[in-house]
Amino acid sequence: MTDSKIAAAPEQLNFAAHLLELNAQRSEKTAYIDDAGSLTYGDLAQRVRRFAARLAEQGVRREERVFLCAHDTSDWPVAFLGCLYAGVVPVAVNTLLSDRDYAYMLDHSAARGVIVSEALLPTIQSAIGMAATKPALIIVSRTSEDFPGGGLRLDELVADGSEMEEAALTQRDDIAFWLYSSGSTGRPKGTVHTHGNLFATNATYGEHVLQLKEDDVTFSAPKLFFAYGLGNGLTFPLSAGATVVLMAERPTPEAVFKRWLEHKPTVYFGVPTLYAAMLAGQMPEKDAVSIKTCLSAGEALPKEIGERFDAHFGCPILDGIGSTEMLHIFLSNRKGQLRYGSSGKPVPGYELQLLSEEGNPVADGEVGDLYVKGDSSALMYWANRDKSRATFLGAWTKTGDKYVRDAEGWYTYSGRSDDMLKVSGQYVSPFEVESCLLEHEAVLEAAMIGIHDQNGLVKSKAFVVLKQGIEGSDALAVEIKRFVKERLAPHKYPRRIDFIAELPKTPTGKIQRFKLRDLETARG
Ligand code: 3UK
Repeated sequence: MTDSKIAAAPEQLNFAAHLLELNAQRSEKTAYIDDAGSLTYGDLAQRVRRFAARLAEQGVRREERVFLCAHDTSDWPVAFLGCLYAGVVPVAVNTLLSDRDYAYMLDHSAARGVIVSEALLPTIQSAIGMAATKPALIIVSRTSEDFPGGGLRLDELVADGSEMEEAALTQRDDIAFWLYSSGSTGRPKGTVHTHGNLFATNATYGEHVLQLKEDDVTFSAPKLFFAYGLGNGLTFPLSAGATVVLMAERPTPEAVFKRWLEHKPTVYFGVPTLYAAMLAGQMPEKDAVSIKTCLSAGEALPKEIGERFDAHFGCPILDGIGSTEMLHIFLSNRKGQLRYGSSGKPVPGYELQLLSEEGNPVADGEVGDLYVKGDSSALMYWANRDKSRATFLGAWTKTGDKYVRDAEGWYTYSGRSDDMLKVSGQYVSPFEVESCLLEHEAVLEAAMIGIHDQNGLVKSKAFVVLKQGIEGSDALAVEIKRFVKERLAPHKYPRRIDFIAELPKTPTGKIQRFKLRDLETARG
């Protein structure tokens, strides 16, 4: 890193041990508040060291992978940091996926063990049934009293017993953990991150944009298994000695406002779709809450939403773009340097480039492909050389996003370069949804695009050609949506379905999605 204001990670770094050391004098302070109670920094340190010791006793060795599929409770950071402390590599996954998705990831990561919430255990058992990899160790989190068994209980493992005194002697560039990221085609990609990458997100975005203080209370709607949620609910608050509110349930406006009123967070992390829903819901009065800073990422925040929210709460929403590959936000608005409708300016510590398709820098005001350089970039996609080489280009990482920069250096988002959609801040691959639509007995062909709703947010819409003799109807559209919801993660189903006689295609038979988009624009 060239920027002298940015702290460099020490060469020898175990990020879990680093966080425990930073907070060694805060043992009485609350680190986590979840739906069941709270955990002090002292408890957290003890449980992390015990969890690390139990992993070692169970024969899980350094660099082996352990699947982490769990709801947001304080068990999640205990498990995640316990793995890092022992040099074991947690593979943190989205809790909403199907058994088929997990079976692929278990095999792809060759997971040695699984840490899973009790409610998700049946899905994981079904996945293990399908997979060739049979993890030897199953640890169940937040187990009910009448839990019939089927694995070790995380609460019992960390309740007492010896602690691992010395953390694994990892280097800054050692592999720390993986996150899976979706692509427009093909399987999810195992994005490999290091101990130093966690440190780098805090040294850049954490210290220069977020600037948390010890007395801050953070609350993130996106869960810990997302790169965004991991920074929000672990890396940044634990680096500052702050307190984190965790919530296991689905983030609805009601659930979010309930936490705002109950636990009085000062910093809130959301995604645009949820801000829009919050504005449309029962908003508490400004004086009833303690929110001072709001952050947004995952998809572009429409100008109007930021302005209306700011007007009500007197609190800015700082929009910034990050990615699973860069681990957190690298281009962002800041307090006192905020323009709604823009993604802001480069976060200190990151360099950006906008290039034409030929690879030349584009002039201000012109659209280019965004590339980013910084110390938090992933090492690779595990066992996927082609996609790794196409994304991690030496020091530069290709974001897959189109941007325009103006003469004053403000960046404005202008869409993805591939066909991927971002709906509610989460990736949706049109290809995956279309393949699922084709499995429905009434469907002959299908194409999915993104459309803008009245708030300027992207929603998915599918154009469906029915088989001969089948009539389109509202009931059939509802039935097809249900069909997709049952098979894919719930955020992936098309929000709208239109039946049409045929899809626009090139002479070689490729679907022309841009013509469908034009059709939508023409209709208004
Ligand atoms: C899009 C945005 C416009 C963009 C993420 C904060 O979203 C995160 O990671 P993902 O891997 O997706 C990355 C892609 O999402 N995007 C994200 N933020 C914005 N587009 N404005 C934004 N503010 O296409 C990007 O390439 O799911 C967000 C921190 C960590 C993250 N991983």
